[in-house]
Amino acid sequence: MRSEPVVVYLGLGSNMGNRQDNLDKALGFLSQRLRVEKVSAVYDTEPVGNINQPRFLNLVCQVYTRLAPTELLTLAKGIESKLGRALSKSNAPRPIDIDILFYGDQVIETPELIIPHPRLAERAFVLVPLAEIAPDLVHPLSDRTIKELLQGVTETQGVFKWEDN
Ligand code: PH2
Ligand code: MG
Ligand code: MG
Repeated sequence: MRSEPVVVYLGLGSNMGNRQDNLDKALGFLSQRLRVEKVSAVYDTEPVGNINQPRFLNLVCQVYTRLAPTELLTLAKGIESKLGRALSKSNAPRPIDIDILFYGDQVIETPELIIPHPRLAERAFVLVPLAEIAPDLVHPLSDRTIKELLQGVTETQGVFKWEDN
């Protein structure tokens, strides 16, 4: 536990079951343990990586927390398993995936946890919603803002605002 809250950005994704409901429940569980300050719109997105799986709903949120990075990771994993995520395959469809995108401006590299999230700069399903709530946030490794990183991503066609929420 730290004494001052840190600004953290989380990425949430669901491509199994009632996707909107899974996102809502995950935000509900998060709110019980930390302050959810901003939530982006929900986006319906094409799967990246393993393309033979259902489309995702994605959002990002800004939270304030005193939890240390590893405590936050434990919280995220606990919520994932409460919402029925099996531990096994990392690229299988999942009711909910909660990724720590940024933890203040800290750079962390341990076997369990890499922050900032190593693939966020290529991922339109992260950058599009993040640009909504934090366009001027600076990536501590590249020194680029989210707005700038998004300009560098050409493949944003698969990311649509989800109106049904
Ligand atoms: N998450 C992944 C892999 N691919 N694609 C989309 N559209 N959205 C995701 O959240 C996502 C993905 C690994 O966690
Ligand atoms: Mg992920
Ligand atoms: Mg994950």
